[in-house]
Amino acid sequence: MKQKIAFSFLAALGMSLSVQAAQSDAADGNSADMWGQQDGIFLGTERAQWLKDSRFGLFVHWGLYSELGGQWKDTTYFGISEWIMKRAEIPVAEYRKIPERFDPVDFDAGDWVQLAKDAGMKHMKITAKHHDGFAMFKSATSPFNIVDTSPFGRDPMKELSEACAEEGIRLGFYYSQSFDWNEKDGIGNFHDWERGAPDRDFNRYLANKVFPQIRELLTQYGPISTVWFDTPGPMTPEQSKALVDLVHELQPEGIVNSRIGNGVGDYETLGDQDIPRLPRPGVWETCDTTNDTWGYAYYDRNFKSAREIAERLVRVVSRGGSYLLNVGPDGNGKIPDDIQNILREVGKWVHTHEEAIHGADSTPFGPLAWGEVTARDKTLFLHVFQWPEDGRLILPGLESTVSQARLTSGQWLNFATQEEGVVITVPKAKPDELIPVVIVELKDAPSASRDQYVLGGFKQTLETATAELSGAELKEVKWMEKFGDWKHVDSVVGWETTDASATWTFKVVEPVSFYLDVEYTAGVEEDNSEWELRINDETRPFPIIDTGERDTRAMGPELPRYRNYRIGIIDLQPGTHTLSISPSEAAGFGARIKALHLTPSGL
Ligand code: H79
Repeated sequence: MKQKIAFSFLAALGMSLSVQAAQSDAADGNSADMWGQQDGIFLGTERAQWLKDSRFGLFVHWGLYSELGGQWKDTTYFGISEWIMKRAEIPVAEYRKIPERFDPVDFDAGDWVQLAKDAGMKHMKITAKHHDGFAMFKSATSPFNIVDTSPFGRDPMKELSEACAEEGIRLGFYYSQSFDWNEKDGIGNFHDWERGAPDRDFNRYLANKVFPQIRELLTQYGPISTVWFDTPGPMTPEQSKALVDLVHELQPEGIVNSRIGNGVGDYETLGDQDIPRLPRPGVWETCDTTNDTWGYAYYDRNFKSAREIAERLVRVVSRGGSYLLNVGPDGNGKIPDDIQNILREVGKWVHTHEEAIHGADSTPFGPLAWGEVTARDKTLFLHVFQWPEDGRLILPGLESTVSQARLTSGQWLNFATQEEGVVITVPKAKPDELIPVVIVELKDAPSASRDQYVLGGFKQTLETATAELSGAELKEVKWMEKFGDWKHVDSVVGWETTDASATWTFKVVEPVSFYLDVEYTAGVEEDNSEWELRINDETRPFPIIDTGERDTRAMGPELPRYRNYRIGIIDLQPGTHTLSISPSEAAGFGARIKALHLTPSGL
């Protein structure tokens, strides 16, 4: 809503104000406006439906910033490396010299495409132009492109388009349509660190660079599946629509993501690294990093493990989305070995479970204790993140009838319908695969209760997304760890009165005993405030303790510090339960609650 008002207001007042809007968006960081997100759901156009059959894709950030690798003049800049021109405030004249030493001789389009295939991916999207304005393709529109300025002299987009066509991988281009730090009429530089430019004419920038380059990209490289726009900034609804129309005109099957802005586009890209907790309708995608940057940074080897990547992929698919996972090749055109090995490990698992990923549907269940479910026709795939030590895998709330169950190895499993649900007997030893999968065939279409079940023996979380709130609200708390490295945590905030509460309702199928922790962040003002936990009719007070969060910080507006406070053991009998927390005094109203965690107490 905020965005719609802002845009009609700015459209009436003209471009100079909208430029200010873009800059103030940038100042408050990761706002929904930044991503061009809208309230409501993107159902996805007809031409975007293929993304559902292509649930895992490779994102590649590669450009001049890869040559710098997070370092400029002996200073290391921690954070997202593709922003180094802004971060180090590199003058345009100096930045334009980088191509002279950009000679990525290790680049091999065939190797990259093979890696995507080995990883079990079906599409690839690569930065044709990022915010720095440098075209990674031969462009007649702007001489600031790889072919005309670097000793390399080759067109990597051309080579990739050929390799993708050969291997049946859909190719898409990332194109930053509003930031351009090398153009006087682009957003983000000439009125920032490179001063003294005349008035900006954003329309002229679109007309002279963006539209012609999109035309080049969509007419010279064969079929292009996607144009992935980013950070719409001052784009007006008319401008966004005109770009979408151009893409559809030149590539009738090509799709545009929602970051074109103003609620147009064919499908939705969520905020960077945002995985929703519950199934989400429409055609959407989560873009994620393999480490803490998109572009290559020489120091960043904080790669997610194969297991973590596979789990994140499964989470996205179980909620109905596609997972776009980024790698940052270095200035020589090489994808770091660590991440190649990790991706190939993930790929072994994906290739074994193609049916459970590509073209699979979201889970019919509510939050499950041991993992996530994906579905396809009459088959359920149980992705078991926590293997049950007692050999009993409970499928609570299933309304369909099971006809058979088996492991990936083909081993048949016994199952029985009991009071607690369908109980599948699995070997006590965890099968040797990245994420064990139990395949369940049903006699009818999948149908299950969306209720949350708490099962004994597993670590479980009661998330804010599933809480009922009264006198408090759900908010996405965001902050930057390193520059541009956003973290976001859904939290219950804005506690209004001592009657305010967050309540979780869930079912228990056999007696259970857990340690209960509350995960939260609070400052000195909330320190030692009294809160209350209600377990059905029993009440227990507990204190909220200052976690050391800070309101201001050089790097962004604040630094929340989430931690766990262990309230203690709770014992629950079979039945429906409510757990509720509530501030007992006004001093606690500023605390932000992320979740309740249940850990088997092992009594
Ligand atoms: O391409 C990757 C990022 O470079 C791009 N999107 C992903 C896929 C992106 N562009 N902008 N943002 C992400 C939002 C970034 C905001 C910030 Fe900043 C950049 C925070 C710190 C640096 C802008 C400048 C806002 C505050 C200062």
